[in-house]
Amino acid sequence: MSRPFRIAVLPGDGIGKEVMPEGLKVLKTAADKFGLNLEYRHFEWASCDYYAQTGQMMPDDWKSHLQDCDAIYFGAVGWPAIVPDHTSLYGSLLKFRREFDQYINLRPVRLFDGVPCPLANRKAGDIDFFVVRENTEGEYSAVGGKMFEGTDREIVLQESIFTRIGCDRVLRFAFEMASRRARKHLTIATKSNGIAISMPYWDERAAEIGKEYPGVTTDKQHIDILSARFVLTPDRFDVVVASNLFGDILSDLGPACTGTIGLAPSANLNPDRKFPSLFEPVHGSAPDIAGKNIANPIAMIWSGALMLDYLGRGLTGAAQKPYLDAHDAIVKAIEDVLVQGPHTPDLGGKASTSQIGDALSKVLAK
Ligand code: GGG
Repeated sequence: MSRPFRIAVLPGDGIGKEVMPEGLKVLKTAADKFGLNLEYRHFEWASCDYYAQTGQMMPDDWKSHLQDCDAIYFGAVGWPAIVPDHTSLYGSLLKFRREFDQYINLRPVRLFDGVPCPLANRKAGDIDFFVVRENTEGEYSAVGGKMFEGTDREIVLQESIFTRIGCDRVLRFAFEMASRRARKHLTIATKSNGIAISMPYWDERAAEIGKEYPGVTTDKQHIDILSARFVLTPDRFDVVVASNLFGDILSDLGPACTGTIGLAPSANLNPDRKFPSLFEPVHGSAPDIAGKNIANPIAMIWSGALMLDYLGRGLTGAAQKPYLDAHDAIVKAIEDVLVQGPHTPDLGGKASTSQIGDALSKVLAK
């Protein structure tokens, strides 16, 4: 028998600690049903509680605990009452993304049956696309500084970083993905009219990489009108590729247009598989609802399904079918529970976080 897949489990902060047990509950049901071989390593760090005890988000040797894992299952980070948000994010999640070169952040946007859509006249199937977010550079940089602090001459400067390698690899991933989909269409988010150096460069690289994919149609849209079109005509999108910040914003906006951010999963991928990839809900720690057992755990559960799909596809060679089947079965159970209920309050229901995990497990186990 081959060795188990090793999964690092980091619930993090706030509702991360509430949705994680439901994700693990559903993974256990899937493992029992499909004979999956999963082994977990649990860590309480990458959290603001750990910071409160130690003055840092993670131990100095954090990498040694994670680098021989096959995947990282992550909840949410941030508790601004204890730690400033930029300190908690740069001290944990952004370290994982960078040090493990998880340069793709793949975020599905899908309208499900049974979920009230805030946009008029949309039904399930109308909205079903992916945001491919650059995940290691761009506007997320700590490069810059302050001068004349505390005076009226105060200057604050922060650089954006767009490298050729960084642009090309995310653009190529997005083109490749679009080329395998039925509609074969890629939307390139930009702002090259206002951001006059880095964004024209991003456009240039997109045009260059696009030459490798003559079968993929493209449109380039400035982020302002693109955001408006997410709301007005979300059915026109297939794959959308964006820089780090634009991708972050679009991948909250997209799920909001499909009813709730509480469903949206994400995969932070190191496609070369030299390092572990990380799977987490798009939502954050939500201090306003934390501790109430009302957070929707489906984003965490769907992220777990994406993790199984990733594990099942392996480094090379044949896919491991039970893992791919388990992914499909979890997504089907999500579809069923969204239609028949119960629902958490973000979807107009009264169910608790743990009741959704129980309901999904029950449907999955059938
Ligand atoms: N589970 C995702 C999470 O904790 N997100 C916190 C956050 O602020 N993330 C910003 C980002 O993804 O760049």
